[in-house]
Amino acid sequence: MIYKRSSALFAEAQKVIPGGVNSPVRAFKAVGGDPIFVKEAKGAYLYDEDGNSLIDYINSWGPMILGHAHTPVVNAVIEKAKKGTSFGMPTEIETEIAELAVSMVSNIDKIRFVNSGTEACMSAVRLARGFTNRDKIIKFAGCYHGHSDSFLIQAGSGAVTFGSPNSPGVTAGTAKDTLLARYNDLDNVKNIIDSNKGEIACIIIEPVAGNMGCIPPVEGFMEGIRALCDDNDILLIFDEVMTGFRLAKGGAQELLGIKADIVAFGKVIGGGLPVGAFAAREEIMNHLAPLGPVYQAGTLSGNPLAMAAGLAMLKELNDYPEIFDSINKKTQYLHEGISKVLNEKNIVHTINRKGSMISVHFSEEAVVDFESAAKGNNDIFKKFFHGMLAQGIYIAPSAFETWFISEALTYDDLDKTIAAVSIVAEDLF
Ligand code: HOZ
Repeated sequence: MIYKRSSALFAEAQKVIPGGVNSPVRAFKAVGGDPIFVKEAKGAYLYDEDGNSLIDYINSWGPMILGHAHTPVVNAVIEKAKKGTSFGMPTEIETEIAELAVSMVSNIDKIRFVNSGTEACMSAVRLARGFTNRDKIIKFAGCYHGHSDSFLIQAGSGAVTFGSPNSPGVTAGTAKDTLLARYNDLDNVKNIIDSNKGEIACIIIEPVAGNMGCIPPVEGFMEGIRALCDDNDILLIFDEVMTGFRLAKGGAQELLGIKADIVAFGKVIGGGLPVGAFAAREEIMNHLAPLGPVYQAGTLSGNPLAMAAGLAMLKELNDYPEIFDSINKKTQYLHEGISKVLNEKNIVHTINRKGSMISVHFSEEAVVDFESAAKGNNDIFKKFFHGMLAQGIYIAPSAFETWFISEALTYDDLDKTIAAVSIVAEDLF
């Protein structure tokens, strides 16, 4: 494939945008080469600036559950835009989407809309601190909750790819209140709680981790976390930015059968527009301004275009719940197909999958936490990424990310992907 125009656009972008991108992972630093500049997308396909078409497994890092430029979502945005794009005043549609979201997720009474997953997680933690009158939080190595200061401590996703899991600019004062735990290691969490009795406001966790590849919780881990929170009056925050409205109508909470105290959403709840949200039972949410003392605000919060896109998206997922089963089956098909091919070619690998999230690790040991994820062979991953790209398949440009399956992918697309793996696998070593 030719990427001449993408490379030219990247060179131009680097003159005026740091690293040529507005979010680091996009720069391809983890895999080498120049990033692909996308021109448009429809359904399961991306069309780049050089005229190449690519089967998309990023899906805007999750939200395109129904595929790109899904007609009801696009139409909802067009119609809304004709009536004004931002008011900084309440609108009816905010209540409409709030009612729908609350009806889909069993344990939330109220929801506040913000503009991104970062904002949602940041605000959820502030609320937890305000509610409990405690300062410390527990987060897990390799989990990524956006780029607000408290979370850039052993963070996953681009933060680890670019060697800044602990970013300069985060003060020691902020960092000291973030306690770091190992994913899937309950004893470790228990020890941290025991050493900080009565000081921990919340545990924030991706209920299925998606920023160190896809790492599902091992049996008993999330149940154990819930029990530890209950026993120690700690609030449990699920970061469902990737999993919310994807793994089930009620997200990972429904799939795992665990109820969090506060849930952070993003991406999906805006149908791909810039939206985040956080939600909880009434008692907790009433601590937010203007009802309570915990402050959070924003002119673009509840923006009409974002609300229209999100509402159109949630309505489809609510009205056609068979979509969840369908994308899960497609993901399983892909998993089995890729496994078969890699096994036939004797390529050491581990595939992690939960629902419609999946990741391929070139590692022989189980990938259950950040440490084991980091043991994957990155040189092989780079070759795999570029090989797949040459075959017209776009996967996340880092081993520390997840592939997201959309309903727009056909079994023919999946077969093409498996066939591409077969070709690429010939040349991996
Ligand atoms: N941190 C995001 C994925 N985990 C990537 C965001 C982006 O580049 O769009």
